[in-house]
Amino acid sequence: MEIKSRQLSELGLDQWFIDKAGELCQPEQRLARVTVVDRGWYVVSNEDGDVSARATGKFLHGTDSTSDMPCVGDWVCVHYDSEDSASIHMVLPRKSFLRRKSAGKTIEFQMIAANIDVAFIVQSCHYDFNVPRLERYLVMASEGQVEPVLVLTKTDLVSAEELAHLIAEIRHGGISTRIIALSNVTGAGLDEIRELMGFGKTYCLLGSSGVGKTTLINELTGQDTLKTRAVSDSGEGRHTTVRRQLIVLAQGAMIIDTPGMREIGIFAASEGMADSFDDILELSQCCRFNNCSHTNEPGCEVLQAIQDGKLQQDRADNYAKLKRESESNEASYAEKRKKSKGSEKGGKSGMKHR
Ligand SMILES: Nc1nc2c(ncn2[C@@H]2O[C@H](COP(=O)(O)OP(=O)(O)OP(=O)(O)O)[C@@H](O)[C@H]2O)c(=O)[nH]1
Ligand SMILES: [Mg+2]
Ligand SMILES: [Zn+2]
Repeated sequence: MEIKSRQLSELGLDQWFIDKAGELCQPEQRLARVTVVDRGWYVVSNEDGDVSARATGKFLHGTDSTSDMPCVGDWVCVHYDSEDSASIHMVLPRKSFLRRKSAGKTIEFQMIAANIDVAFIVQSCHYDFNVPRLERYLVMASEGQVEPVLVLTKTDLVSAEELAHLIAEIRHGGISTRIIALSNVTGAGLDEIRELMGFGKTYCLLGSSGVGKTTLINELTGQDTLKTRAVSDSGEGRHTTVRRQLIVLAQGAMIIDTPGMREIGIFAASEGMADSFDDILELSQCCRFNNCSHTNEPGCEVLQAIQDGKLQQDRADNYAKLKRESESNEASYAEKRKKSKGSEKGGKSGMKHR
């Protein structure tokens, strides 16, 4: 397989993926990056441009989880069926990812994006601001090996004092992640974002509907590349963006727009929890009981820290809540895997996850 890595480096290709492609792509296939995902169809891009693509039946048959499906940012082995269409035969392993638990009773991962260097976790200073939700996104990023940066938008709608207060609230909650205050209206903070973004690196926007993710991309591209829409008076967005899309910016960085999220389930996030709540985990090392739930046990260092005013009750509560959620998700996922393994014994029925 021929790889013109110089041009593909502009889409973020590096030696790690070149090696993987050498192992996993067939000679007649080529390496490309998934740049658009829109309900079952894709756009894949490489040094020759962008074409629409579908996953082959064989590939679909071989996947047993929705998270194995191609997602935006994936590197894939493709076959060009014609000048303007391609088929995806293989998804290369992911270096990093953003995923959440799908909404609904059954546990499925939903991949949001793959091979991301930095996640911009976007909240609006107006209406949307919510520290526990920030924490959830931080766990998600950490779990997927993605570096987080917080972006507070719509600073033009609040006073400088209000903004300082919101930032203090985040810091008070024990979050030390970099924060960029941004107004798409006045342009404040835009340069800080531009300067942060490096050549060949991939950034992903995460956050509720209506916080200004797409508007930010349009500011960065300097044109109305993507559609945005005014939010309702209640401040609630209406899901203007419906597809996940990777955009290459003039300075050579890439940014992925995603639809606003209603619910972000945390799943198998123990590792991510460790990063986001390292203060609590450190305290719990010293609890008298190994399996301390930090609710009523004697000799609990977490409760002691709350009493001493060293740890906020809110933060401890949120930690407990996320931990419970993560554990119950893991348990029901394990259960489900066990069941589906059992039914597979009777032969593969060609059932596909949707
Ligand atoms: N005042 C103010 N309005 C903004 C700012 N950024 C975006 N908006 C407005 O907020 C509305 C929603 O912006 P979008 O960019 O569509 O929001 P989004 O996060 O992409 O929303 P979804 O695509 O639904 O997830 C639009 O009317 C924007 O003009 C800002 O910094 N200040
Ligand atoms: Mg949008
Ligand atoms: Zn304890």
